[in-house]
Amino acid sequence: MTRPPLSVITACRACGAPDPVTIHAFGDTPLADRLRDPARPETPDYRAPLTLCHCTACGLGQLRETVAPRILFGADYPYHSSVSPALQAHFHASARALMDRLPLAPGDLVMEAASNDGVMLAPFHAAGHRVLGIDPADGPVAHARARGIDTRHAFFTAALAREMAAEGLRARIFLANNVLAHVADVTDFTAGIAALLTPDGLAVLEVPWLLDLIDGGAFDTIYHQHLLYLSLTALVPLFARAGLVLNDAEPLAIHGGSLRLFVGRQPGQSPRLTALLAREAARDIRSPDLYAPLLDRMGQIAQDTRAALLRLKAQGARLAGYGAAAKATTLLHLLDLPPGTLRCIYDKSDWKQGLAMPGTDIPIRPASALHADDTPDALLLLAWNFAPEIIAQNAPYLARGGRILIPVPRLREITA
Ligand code: JHZ
Repeated sequence: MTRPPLSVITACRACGAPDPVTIHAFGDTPLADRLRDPARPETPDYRAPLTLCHCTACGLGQLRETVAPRILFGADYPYHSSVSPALQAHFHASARALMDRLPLAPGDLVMEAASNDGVMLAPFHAAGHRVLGIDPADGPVAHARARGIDTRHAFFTAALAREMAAEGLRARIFLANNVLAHVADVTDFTAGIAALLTPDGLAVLEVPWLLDLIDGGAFDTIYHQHLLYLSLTALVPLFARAGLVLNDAEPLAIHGGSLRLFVGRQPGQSPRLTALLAREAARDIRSPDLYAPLLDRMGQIAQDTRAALLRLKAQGARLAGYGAAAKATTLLHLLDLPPGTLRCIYDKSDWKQGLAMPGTDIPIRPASALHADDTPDALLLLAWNFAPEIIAQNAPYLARGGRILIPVPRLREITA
């Protein structure tokens, strides 16, 4: 086992209160998205402790460990947002809604931190607006630039934001989708937004919501990239410390349950944000007891899924996975299946095919190969958050007698 460079927190990542309470220690787990290249067997197959904890002062879930970001999001980062058609449709619709909500004047700049392959900037660019992405991952940055999206190849930090501000750059719209939860120094990140947002600007961030994680049993979204498990109760003071105001929050179904946050410089709280904060208060969001149903559900899902797969295997079924998602690493670690139980994992992404899952070395094959001669009898759906879309795409597979096992929010089996 090789351990990556990592550090450990002793105080809350947001409010600084001492000693967040340990909720669950997953032990040494492989690093999600660090896919194995069979042509480079010497590359370390890292494992690092993964410990979920909770700040009882501000109500923020978080990891105790911080694996060095360059290990998690560097040269080989395989996640390209545009691969999932549903995600692409989501970001395009979101961009159009924003253009309606905040009509942009000529010269206004739309900036995005962790812009990945430019999936959400593309519609602004196509509408003739100035856009600028910022992202640290080599492959997605090259992809974004190839489609004409101007992108800085860097991690977004307050220091970078101040450099950009000194160049005269200011964002009328500042986007940050699925990145706040990945940031080790979240105070620095929000300070960066404050340094760049125009006085009348709007920052729009999509983040996973802690209550959806718990209620949806989405324990597999806990992995080293996700340092924060966000509650609105913790977010309001976090933005306030940066001189920003969380004005509104919109619940979204995407990624198993997220929030779209609207942050600006003017005071005010929308009625729906007030209602969501009241929901968190009613659930006692600062209490570690909040997680009890999640831990129960996690145990049940792991037990049921493992038993179902081993039973099918014993009956001679050919088994495979579908969707080499980051979250699959946590689920597979928990399932601890005998080697060879899943012959492969099918995935649409050109950036994942031919590689193998960290920790288990399960090979990733093109989704199109699913319809070849050696069709598996059953598929474990690891990208369960896109279940409707993936089931629809694979209707011919089901029609030929295939089965799809969906582990989250609780194990169920889909057949034709
Ligand atoms: P998907 C990602 O996590 C990355 P992941 C990141 N860690 C993050 O924070 C969260 O999102 C929010 C494939 N697929 O999007 C594509 C098909 O093959 O659920 C992906 O490899 N066929 C930054 O990786 C995977 O499944 C399809 O039809 O857990 C889905 O990964 C579809 C729809 C997807 O997120």
